[in-house]
Amino acid sequence: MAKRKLTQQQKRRVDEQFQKRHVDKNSPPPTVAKNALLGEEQTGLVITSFGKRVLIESNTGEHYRCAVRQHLGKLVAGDQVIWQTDIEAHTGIVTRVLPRTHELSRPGFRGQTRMIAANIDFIGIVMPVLPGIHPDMIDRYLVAANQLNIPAIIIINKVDLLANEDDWEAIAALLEPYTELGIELLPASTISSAGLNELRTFMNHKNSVFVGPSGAGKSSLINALIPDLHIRVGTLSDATGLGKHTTTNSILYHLPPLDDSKLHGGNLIDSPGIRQFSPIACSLSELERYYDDFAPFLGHCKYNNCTHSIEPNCAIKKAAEEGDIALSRYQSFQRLLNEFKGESE
Ligand SMILES: Nc1nc2c(ncn2[C@@H]2O[C@H](COP(=O)(O)OP(=O)(O)OP(=O)(O)O)[C@@H](O)[C@H]2O)c(=O)[nH]1
Ligand SMILES: [Mg+2]
Ligand SMILES: [Zn+2]
Repeated sequence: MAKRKLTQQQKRRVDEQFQKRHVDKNSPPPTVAKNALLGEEQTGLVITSFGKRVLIESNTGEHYRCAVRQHLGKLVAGDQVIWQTDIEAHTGIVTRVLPRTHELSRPGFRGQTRMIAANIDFIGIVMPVLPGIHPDMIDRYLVAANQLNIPAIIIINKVDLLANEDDWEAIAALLEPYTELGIELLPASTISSAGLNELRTFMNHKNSVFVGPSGAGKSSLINALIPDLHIRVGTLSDATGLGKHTTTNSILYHLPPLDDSKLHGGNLIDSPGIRQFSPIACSLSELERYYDDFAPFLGHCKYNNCTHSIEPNCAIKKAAEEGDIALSRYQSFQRLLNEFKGESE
């Protein structure tokens, strides 16, 4: 088949079609016949992946549905791969995954790992003002960002729903521990467009991922950031105001350039909302280092393997009691520590 370069808009349409078809478990996987005529090996970018089916973007910007060689592990949006086209069928086969720089993942069932995004260098934690912001979840994503040693910002979405300045003050007070840590807080709204320009600047030329609870507005924000994009967004439950898990697997989109250049302005991965995020389990000494606000107090406890819970003369607990460490941060640390302990038993 003759190679054809798709326009941005056509590419988006392919993405939409792909989302509709590809995330449907019942759709037939792309097949590559044993005697298929394969093109030369080339590098490609995983746009989305569902089990052993992936959508690959070639270096010239065309999209191909591909099968994945059996021995390869699970692929995820953002992966760089080596693949070959099945010349006659306009499908392809992925033969190798290139080493990942950063992979955001979480524990899955039976000791497996669930991949969220690969090769990212920026995390946008999206939290909606309604039904509410969960500092515990923010802390978990910040631990993951620290594990990967990449920056994160907190996007407070749906600020159009705030009735007045006092509502924002209450949220700002809740989020004070993060501003003190120097983490950027960005009020945003897809209705009023608040924060969108700042977001564009933050993410320019980066490989970002949006994470957060279902219904936070991750897909809506991406629709607002990228013209002509129509990702499916969900309705909210009348009873709880929570989302209904509309996005079911991670999908990579290209951001438009901020200047006149023909290159795109970075990649942004939309991820499925989850009820509770857990970082990959780590040791006590690692976890306490991922809580940046604990740093001035570490090393001052009576015992050097102090878990900062029941031990006497604990500097971290004292700091939490005296308000030098936010109680919510101290508590989320304890919850994570217990969770990790439970996993290793
Ligand atoms: N008022 C208001 N509603 C918004 C805003 N952004 C998104 N919504 C609504 O929030 C609901 C959920 O939005 P989605 O974009 O599907 O949320 P999501 O985070 O992608 O959810 P999942 O895909 O389930 O993880 C939709 O009904 C949106 O219209 C906003 O800024 N203000
Ligand atoms: Mg979504
Ligand atoms: Zn201690």
